[in-house]
Amino acid sequence: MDPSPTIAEIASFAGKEITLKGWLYQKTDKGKLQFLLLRDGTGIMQCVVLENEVPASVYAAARKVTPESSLILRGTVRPDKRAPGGYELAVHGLEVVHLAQEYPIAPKEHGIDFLLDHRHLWIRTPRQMAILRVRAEVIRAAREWLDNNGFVLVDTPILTPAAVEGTTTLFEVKYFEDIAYLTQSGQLYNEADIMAFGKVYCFGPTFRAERSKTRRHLLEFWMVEPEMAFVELEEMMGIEEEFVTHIVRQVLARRGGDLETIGRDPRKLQKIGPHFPRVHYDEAVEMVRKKGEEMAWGDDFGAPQETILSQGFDQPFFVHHYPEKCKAFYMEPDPQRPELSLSADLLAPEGYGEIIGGGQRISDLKILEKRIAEQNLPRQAFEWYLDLRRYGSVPHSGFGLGIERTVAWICGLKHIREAIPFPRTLYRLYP
Ligand code: NSS
Repeated sequence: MDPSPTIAEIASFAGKEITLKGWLYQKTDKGKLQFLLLRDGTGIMQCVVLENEVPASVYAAARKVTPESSLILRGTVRPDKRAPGGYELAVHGLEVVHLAQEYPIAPKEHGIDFLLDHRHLWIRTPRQMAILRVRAEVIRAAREWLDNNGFVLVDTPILTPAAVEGTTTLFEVKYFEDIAYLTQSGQLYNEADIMAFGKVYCFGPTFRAERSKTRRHLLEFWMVEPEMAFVELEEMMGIEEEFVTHIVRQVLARRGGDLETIGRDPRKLQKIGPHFPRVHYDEAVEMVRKKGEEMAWGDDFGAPQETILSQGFDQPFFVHHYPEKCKAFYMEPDPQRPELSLSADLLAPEGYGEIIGGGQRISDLKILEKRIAEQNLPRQAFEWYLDLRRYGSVPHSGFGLGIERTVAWICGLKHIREAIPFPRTLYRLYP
């Protein structure tokens, strides 16, 4: 039997007889010759069928095949400068595995609703495939850095009894006679896990019933969340710089071709590296105001403020020491100014905005009990979490990097919905 390489491996089969399996991407009918562009997930290959070199039945089949039909081709690999990838297949055998019906996605422009309704087919197009490959690399690189730097992967539950990031965005599910919530973040469990392992991370889907329709929000998104015992705010920011830089450099090194397909200028990413600017919340409010956008001290940055702020940078940058009232219950208060918290978000440049949220956690039992009461959180559901402050409490910090926001920034996407295979947004649960 002939070898059956992928298109990515084709160069080492020059002059050889091979079998190629894939889908018809495009076809050009030149009368006595059919140019079939075949894609197999690893690349696109030009395959040439000549009427006077193949049996009549093979030529008739080549003529009939429709875009997205699945095919098995047999032929000889030969160098051709004009072909994408530098090789073409001189076809002598063709098996139509399935003749596709008229394909709804044509090379013309489609509206976004149409494309989202056909997301299951849209993901076959080169740009969407390139974005999803970058996504896979972001995840691989993030986990690689953590695995190589002493973090243990400890999985956290998806079904949970209580909120982490505010009660307004909880997804409720029936849990027999009880109710449970889909997790908003693995953080609280990470905090238990560091008391066993020192440094941990979790990686998984997280859920927020966001009522707002923005280009930055999904209802289901993936987050990688490192947590570290004996680490305080300053040290944490240094770790984030190394972590994010590694991710960007790995994408540049391994997915350059995909960035090109997407149309992302790599020079913007080549600049990324430590140290990232650090902006105190007070100063960030001033920067927003100077650019003519209203903002009260004490408020969190909304979408317009975040965009304006991040347009002023060409590196990711930290905003730190947010007012305690715009952050979650677990944030350690600043000992010098207790109205502030030891928190830091990392914002991506070029208008992208927040990609990481994090900070130092309350380590004192009394302060934590007080915050849970003030925010009217169900104390009972947090008893286990309070235990962590009863048995060997330590200063500790952690953060969560949103995969889709990071991918949107690295790829230069206008909207986060293209950064996940099947986006879940307000009013969209299909396909
Ligand atoms: O709410 S966060 O700012 N922080 C946390 O969840 C912490 N508990 C994480 C931690 O310290 N372990 O969310 C973190 C990141 C944020 O910076 C975004 O990148 C992403 O999660 N995020 C989202 N991405 C897409 N859609 C939505 N709705 C969304 N919400 C947060």
